[in-house]
Amino acid sequence: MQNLSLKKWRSGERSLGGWSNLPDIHIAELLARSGLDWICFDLQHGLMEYSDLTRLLPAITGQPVTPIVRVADNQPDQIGKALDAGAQGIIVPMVNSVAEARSAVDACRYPPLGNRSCGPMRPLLIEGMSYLTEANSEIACLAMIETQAGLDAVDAIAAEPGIDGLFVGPVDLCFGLGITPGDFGNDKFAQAIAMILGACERHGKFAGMFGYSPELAGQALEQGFTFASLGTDISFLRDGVTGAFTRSGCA
Ligand code: 3PY
Ligand code: MG
Repeated sequence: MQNLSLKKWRSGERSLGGWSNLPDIHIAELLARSGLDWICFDLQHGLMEYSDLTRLLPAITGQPVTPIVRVADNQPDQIGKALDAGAQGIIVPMVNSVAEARSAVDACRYPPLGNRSCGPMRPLLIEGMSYLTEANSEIACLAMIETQAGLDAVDAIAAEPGIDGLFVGPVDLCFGLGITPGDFGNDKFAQAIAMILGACERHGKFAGMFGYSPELAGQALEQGFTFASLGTDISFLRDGVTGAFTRSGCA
């Protein structure tokens, strides 16, 4: 098994991915063929369930795109089942402490690095038994920093062995900082981003950002983030419709 995004990030390459909120296999297929480096299927806020994931992940298998899942909560059963369905990366929302980071790592890694239980249904079909020895180094475990508590503990969370990277949820982070949601130009936001980037740099971890807009995604890569999402299936559709109206000259 090879995680193509981790391979890029480890070699110093930055990458743009996409976010999947709509449980439609054709949209997933389209995203997978659009040049995105990775796709994150969102079980926290997306309009999809675990049963959708079992259709969506096979729809993108074979494409050069890394399947990532954001779980609804930092729960071992949720993380284990997403990995067993074929996720190669897990984004864990609202990680607020080292203990929570450790719990995410435990769920993502087989012994001796964690206590993930064995039952990787789809990976075994595709990869065979080698998955069991390769998964620990090829699964990306990403902790979201998006609260004041997470920011206070950011250095220790980044230092946690088994955490591959930190992922910023910019809007929840605004709420956590007590600033207007979406006020990404605010000094407090800039200081928080500098803290997160600094922690990643000190501990050799990857920094990722949910790109609320393509501009924010581009800015994140310029600032030193390794990966960012360019948009969601919903924003891509909305931007496409808006652009079509404009190009028609009739809007
Ligand atoms: C945030 O902005 O808080 C997110 O988690 C994006 O989905
Ligand atoms: Mg969030």
